[in-house]
Amino acid sequence: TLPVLAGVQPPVRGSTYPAAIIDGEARFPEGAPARALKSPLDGAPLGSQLLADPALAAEAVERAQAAFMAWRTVPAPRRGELVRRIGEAVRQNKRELARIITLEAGKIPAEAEGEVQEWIDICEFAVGLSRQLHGLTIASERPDHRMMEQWLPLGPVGVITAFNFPVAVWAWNAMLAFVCGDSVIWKPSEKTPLCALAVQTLVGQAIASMDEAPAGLSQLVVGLADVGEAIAADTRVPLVSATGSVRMGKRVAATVGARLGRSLLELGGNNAMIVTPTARLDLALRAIVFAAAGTAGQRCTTLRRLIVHESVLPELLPKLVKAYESLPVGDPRVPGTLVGPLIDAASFEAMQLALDDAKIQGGRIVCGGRRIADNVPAGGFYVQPAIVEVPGNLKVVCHETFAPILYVMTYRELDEAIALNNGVPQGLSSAIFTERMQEAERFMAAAGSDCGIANVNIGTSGAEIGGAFGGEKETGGGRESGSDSWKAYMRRTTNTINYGDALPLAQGIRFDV
Ligand code: UN1
Repeated sequence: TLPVLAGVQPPVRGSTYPAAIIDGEARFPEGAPARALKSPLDGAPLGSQLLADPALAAEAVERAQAAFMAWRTVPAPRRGELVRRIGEAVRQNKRELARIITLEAGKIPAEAEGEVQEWIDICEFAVGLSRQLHGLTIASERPDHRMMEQWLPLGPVGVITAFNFPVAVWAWNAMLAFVCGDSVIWKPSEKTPLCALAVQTLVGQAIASMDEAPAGLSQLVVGLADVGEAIAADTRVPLVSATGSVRMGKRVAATVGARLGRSLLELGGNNAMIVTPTARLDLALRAIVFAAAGTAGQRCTTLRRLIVHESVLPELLPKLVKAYESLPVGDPRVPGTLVGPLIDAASFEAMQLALDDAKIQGGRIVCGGRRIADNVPAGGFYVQPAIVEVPGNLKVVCHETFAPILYVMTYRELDEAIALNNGVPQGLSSAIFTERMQEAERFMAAAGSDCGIANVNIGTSGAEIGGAFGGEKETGGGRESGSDSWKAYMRRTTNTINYGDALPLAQGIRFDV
């Protein structure tokens, strides 16, 4: 079982973790199937996780709906006060939360703490936002009339998250939802339930500390696809925000769409960086290694394709290989480690399969790709990050393999590089390294990168929470986190008010009775 973590010990019975936390109460349904939890660090058993069924998910939705009815009338700045308290508790427990992320998702401590920091950041953003949920006042065409719009709470929000950001992605959604007056039903990845249980415990304490906050504001249901499907199908859930694979997103979108609900999707990425002849290679090199090999290639923003000007490749590639060969891959608990393990055996097999396919389709493995046996815990899947030279967007390159494989290709003209950047089904993140303003601007303009994120002289990953996060095409089109993403969590009403003594009709229509 988990080490005791100050303030965030998740509920547990013996070594069994609950299938849900509903209205703040841990639920251990009798006869529920269980899943054995293993740490990706070393395969060590972490206990047994009970799995919820669709009926338990429906109960969570019902309780979330009841909580919403009360929460929606609490003034938004008071809702912000709850999020302020949550943020304070997260600050106090940052290390402990990061340790659970390392244990369960395999992140190195610096990145695990960075993930918790994203939660703290979005808390602060949301607290400020709680006094800025404003609409417009619009000029009316009618005399003595005023037209305005308001943003009002939407309802219970379903949040489905992935293993690779077991805390931050839920936090982006939940912190905004809470200030917007919504309740949340969270279905975390079944691979990282302990993070979710710890987080939910901490949030439950903040909720309990505030009279106006109903216990049912934050519901947690741990389960498999049938639980996600139940939430997606539930008409009481006006918005389902889902992060994960394109396959999962298509299912969620179809189910939610069939009942004309709203979905907010943040799915696969296939992120590229263009390295131009004027690029500062010292900066580019560091950006590439962090973005491509960091988090063992398991971010949706991970750099997967490097599009290098043909004149630059002879200098860049050897430097990159050298950096890759000296990368400290291993147990994240060992100081100095920069790359931890893959999440599980299936992930390792998918990586091997992609490397085999790349070779068959005409790629050349430049370095890496093998499982590491020495100086790492035997039960973990530690791999040497791989670089593969390819002639272009091969079939395998068009597919997102959630592992550290960097495909490298060359270009001659910028238009060709932009076409390669855009020539995959996904559209999340992208970057260009150049000292030429014209190239940078072209990359960001209408005929440039088609992604939701287009960076200049930084990598594809590691976005700040202040911007809207998400992408186009198969990435799903949703925007989460900063900017005006909050609008997705509210309903807009348009109000026209007549303060005159007549009843003029719009469009000049006469209808005298
Ligand atoms: C994800 O991988 O699902 O931009 C989210 C980044 C992080 C979030 C990644 N801020 O890499």
